[in-house]
Amino acid sequence: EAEKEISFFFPPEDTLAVIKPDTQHKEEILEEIQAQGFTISQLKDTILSREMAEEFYKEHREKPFFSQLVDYMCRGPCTMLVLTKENAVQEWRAAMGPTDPDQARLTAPESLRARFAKDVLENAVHGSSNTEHADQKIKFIFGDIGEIIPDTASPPLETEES
Ligand code: IDP
Repeated sequence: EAEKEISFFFPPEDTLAVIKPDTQHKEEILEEIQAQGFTISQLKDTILSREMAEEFYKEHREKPFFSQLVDYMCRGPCTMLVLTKENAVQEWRAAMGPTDPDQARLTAPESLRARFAKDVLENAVHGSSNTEHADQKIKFIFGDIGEIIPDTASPPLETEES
């Protein structure tokens, strides 16, 4: 019995979520984040510089919409969030819904993009697509603080002297 319970335990995971500029729905999005059981581990409002927006979306620099995307992302304050939950990366992607709100309204009508996105560019929210990107973008936005916390509760390491 005990073994069965342990096999269902997964450690919490972090993802980077962004409430993009110009959404009139920040409060409703924050409510939905809480209703879905994400822990908001970090939060800050930031206006990205062009350079930061270009770096943030560097994976898309060859896309035809890249300059529009950068314009949009630095037009006003973004709310940057680290969301923590079991399987947070995938769960936040599901909460957002598909990139294009027309598709979101068909396939995921309860999703944030179905409810709040204006169009495929101004689609209200961002979420990391995998855990590697999540770690990288969290560091980029929030820095390394909190990454290495010495565990003072651990027994001291045995050394040559001891
Ligand atoms: P995702 O945000 O759902 O992961 P990506 O394909 O990674 O979607 O695209 C990043 C962002 O670029 C989107 O969230 C959206 O703002 C913008 N974008 C994606 N596809 C298009 C498009 O076809 N036209 C204009 N903007 C787009």
